Amino acid sequence: MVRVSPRVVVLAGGVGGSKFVLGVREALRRRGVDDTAAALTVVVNTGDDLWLSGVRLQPDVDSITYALAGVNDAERGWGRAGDSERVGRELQQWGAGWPWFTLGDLDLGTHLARTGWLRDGLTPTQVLERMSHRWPLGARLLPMTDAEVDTIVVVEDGSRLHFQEWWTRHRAGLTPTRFENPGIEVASAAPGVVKAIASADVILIAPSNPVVSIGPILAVPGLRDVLASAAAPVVGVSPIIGGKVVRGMADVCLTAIGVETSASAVAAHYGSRGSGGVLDAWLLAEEDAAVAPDVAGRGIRPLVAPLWMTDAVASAAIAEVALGAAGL
Ligand code: FO1
Repeated sequence: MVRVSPRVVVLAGGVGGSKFVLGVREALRRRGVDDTAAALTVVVNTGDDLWLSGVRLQPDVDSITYALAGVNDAERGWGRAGDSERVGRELQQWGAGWPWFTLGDLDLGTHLARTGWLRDGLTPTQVLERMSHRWPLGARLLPMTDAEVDTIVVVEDGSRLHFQEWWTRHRAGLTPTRFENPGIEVASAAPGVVKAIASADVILIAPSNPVVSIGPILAVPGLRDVLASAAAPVVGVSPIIGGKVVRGMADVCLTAIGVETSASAVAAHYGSRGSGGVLDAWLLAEEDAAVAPDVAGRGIRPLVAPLWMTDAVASAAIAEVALGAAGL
């Protein structure tokens, strides 16, 4: 019998996205899928991309690429393992770039290659496709859009900061009142995204920041409609464990948009597909099992499992549950 491999789409961003995608790839391998790159498509947040010192940075794209390639700095959660900072220090001597924003030498090689190809006229999708050839990633990565979309944080005194400044310089210490994605209203999904979602067997929402990672993906015009009409079930994984964020600043982001930092509030924020939202099922941490009835009451099927992505084995176990929820 010919084994038909499942088509899995993951919406992802940042560190939580990287770890989860590694788990999904491993879960597919365990199912005997040889060509995981054909089976697994990752739609990556590009809302926190930026131009700095003349180069295009794509933090979430790079985090996921480096993690799949096994060349990521797992400790920091971004950048390349064993990187040095000679060029970054030299840029600082020139007063170029941001003194609080570290640009590693190897990482700068990525940004230079990308920027050169963009300048040559390639689209971000084409650049990412080209970059995906360097290492056997075992997944197809697509940017959410080819348009340049920013994430701007409006803080209490009315100042407007780029997300990277708000996060890396101020460590989310300036209270946000709003997150804006200028450019998103005229953006469209990158080539391949709609087809991947429409023909998927399961669509997974990674345990990434619901506001600044998954939020921009869902804000790409038309994407919510594609999710709403997709034949496949949409299974989300909670980024909240025991009422707390695992790392990063999702709690600050959620508070700013009036959502409590709890697994059930985030499920409610995404909403059930039956009532105009995006979720069919929601994977909760064991620590949050008590909110399962609340999630069910919102028309979303609750699933409970250990959600700490401590290593590849733990991430794969989570992915197994998510795939299992779709009968895969
Ligand atoms: N995060 C930091 O906390 N400090 C940095 O200096 C920093 C530099 C950096 C450079 C390139 C890159 O792709 C990511 C970088 N990040 C840094 C991570 C990034 O700010 C965020 O964690 C993500 O954008 C959120 O997903």
